[in-house]
Amino acid sequence: MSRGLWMVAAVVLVLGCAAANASIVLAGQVYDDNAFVDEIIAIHGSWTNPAAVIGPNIMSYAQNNPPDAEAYLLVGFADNSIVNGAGPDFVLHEAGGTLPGEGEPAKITINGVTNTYPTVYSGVGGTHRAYIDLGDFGVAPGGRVAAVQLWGLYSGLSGTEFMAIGALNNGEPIPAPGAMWLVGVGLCVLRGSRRLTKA
Ligand SMILES: [Ca+2]
Ligand SMILES: [Ca+2]
Ligand SMILES: [Ca+2]
Repeated sequence: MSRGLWMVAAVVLVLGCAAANASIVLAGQVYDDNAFVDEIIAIHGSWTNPAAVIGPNIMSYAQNNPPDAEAYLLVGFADNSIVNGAGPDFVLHEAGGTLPGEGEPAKITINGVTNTYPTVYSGVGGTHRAYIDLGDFGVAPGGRVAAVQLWGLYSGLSGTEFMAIGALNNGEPIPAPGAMWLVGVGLCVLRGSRRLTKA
């Protein structure tokens, strides 16, 4: 097998396979460093700083503005998934004051099921949070989820301030069609080049 073919096969396989790794602490909660939202799949309504919900950042937040009960963000996990394991499966971090009761509730839809959770003061900075179980959304034990819909629900003066979402039961990614294609190409390149080596 030529060196060039090995390089192509290796790069394609690395792109198609995710690695789990070190850990990150966010407001006292420990996560795998890939546990967080990777992308915004869809935006409905007007949002301030929607990309703030991506990654382990709790210094900024995504917020529906002006408030609209029909507005939502559909966020996705690309290098991981959330698994329905024991207990709560992910944490939603919301900006609030530094006192209990100053956080907004979070309205979430997964697999067509909608639930609303109060957020509780984390004890760190102005951050509140909710610990959420995929079982609440009808996900079977061991089932994986790669997308979460966040509603611009508001109470009083402002909308929910979505800072970050991290998987506690962090799973392997659910391959997107594009990723499946890359893995397929990688395997084909390997198989083809093996055949060439034999000939
Ligand atoms: Ca991720
Ligand atoms: Ca669970
Ligand atoms: Ca808030």
